[in-house]
Amino acid sequence: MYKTNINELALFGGTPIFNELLHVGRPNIGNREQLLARINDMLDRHWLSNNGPFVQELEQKLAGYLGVKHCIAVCNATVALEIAARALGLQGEVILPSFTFIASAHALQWLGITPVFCDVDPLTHNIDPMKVENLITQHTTGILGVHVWGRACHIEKLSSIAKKHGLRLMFDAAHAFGCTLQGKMIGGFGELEVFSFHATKFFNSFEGGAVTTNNDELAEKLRGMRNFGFAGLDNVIDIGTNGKMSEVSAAMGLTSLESMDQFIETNHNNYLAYSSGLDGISGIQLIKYSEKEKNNYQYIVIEIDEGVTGLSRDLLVKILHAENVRARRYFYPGCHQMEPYRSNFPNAKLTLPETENLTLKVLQLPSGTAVGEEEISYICKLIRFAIVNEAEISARLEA
Ligand code: T4K
Repeated sequence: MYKTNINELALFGGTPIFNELLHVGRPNIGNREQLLARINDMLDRHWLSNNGPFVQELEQKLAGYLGVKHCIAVCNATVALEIAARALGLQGEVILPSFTFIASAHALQWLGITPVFCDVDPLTHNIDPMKVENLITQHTTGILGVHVWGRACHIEKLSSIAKKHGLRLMFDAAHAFGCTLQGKMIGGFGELEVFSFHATKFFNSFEGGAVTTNNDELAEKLRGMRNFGFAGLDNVIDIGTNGKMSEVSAAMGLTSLESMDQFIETNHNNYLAYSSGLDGISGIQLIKYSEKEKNNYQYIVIEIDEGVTGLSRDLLVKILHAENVRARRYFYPGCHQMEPYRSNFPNAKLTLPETENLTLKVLQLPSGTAVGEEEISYICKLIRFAIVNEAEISARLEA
């Protein structure tokens, strides 16, 4: 139902446009029969984890798809980041953006490494290489770039800074599966890259992830660390953890891989539908993905310029949520505003003006296979309606 006056908004007691919640991260499910057949095979084999045949098949297929020498499947990207940081020998301080999911910072802090937050480029939302060098101290051992929304970091500049200062360089590619930079698949940059295959990612293995690298020695280390440090029966050669991917997750990963093109096509069509639905609304900008690259289009990200719309991002969220549109505010309020970083670095925000600004104006809208053109059209019309009627809505809220 389209809204014709503000009394019809669910915020003010009207009927929500959608009967069911529309999520940003509703999982894509591939071919159910294939998945169930795989699960049956797995049960018949009585092999459920520990480098089983599905995990090995997934690793091989992913390495081929990404064009990397090694792919190490893991239980989730957070543990993968921890294993990766340890395998690279990171310690002391590591520079990363604050505009990322908390897992990027926590993985470091969990290892006793101090995350040093760098501001982002407001255009790309990625770590600003121009601001990295100022943060390097005698304790810095590495840089952790994050390909936010699947758009690659400025890899060339980060690589040359890392080289110049003798730092290790790794990437959190949790958002960037299936994306390219200058035609080359993300997965082969830096010394290693980490993917997430969490349920909410367009390509999922329920929970899961992978570390990719072209370095043989590093790959061997990562494989060992994923499995308690074992290097053969009864032989532990290093500290390790349990980062193994289970067979049921790998079965889902293999099934997702078979439908991946279709998922990306749906995401792309949704992106185009949002693009035309939001076209011409001043103060609302949909972030752009380069047509020259491969993108997964998994995140529909808008920036709301309150100075132009009059409507704050947070009031828009309230209006959308009331209509059952579960828009998200990733990455509000920024890692530096969450504990323990908020207490550890009370002045961090002074050095992160672009991050602070972005966390207040960025919003993600529902997409994926659970959303289609019709829903998107309603969402865009609702956003337009909220902006046009902002003064009346605000007055009513203040009354
Ligand atoms: N690095 C970066 C840059 C990341 O973005 C992430 C994760 C990581 C590292 C770590 O990766 P993992 O260790 O998770 O592999 C979600 C995801 O849980 C998280 O994986 C993701 N990034 C982050 C951006 O989003 P939450 O706390 O917002 O999740 P949650 O439970 O609120 O779910 C999001 C939406 O999806 C909800 O509206 C409900 C819906 N949903 C969720 C699940 C799990 C479903 O409809 N079905 C489901 O099964 O973090």
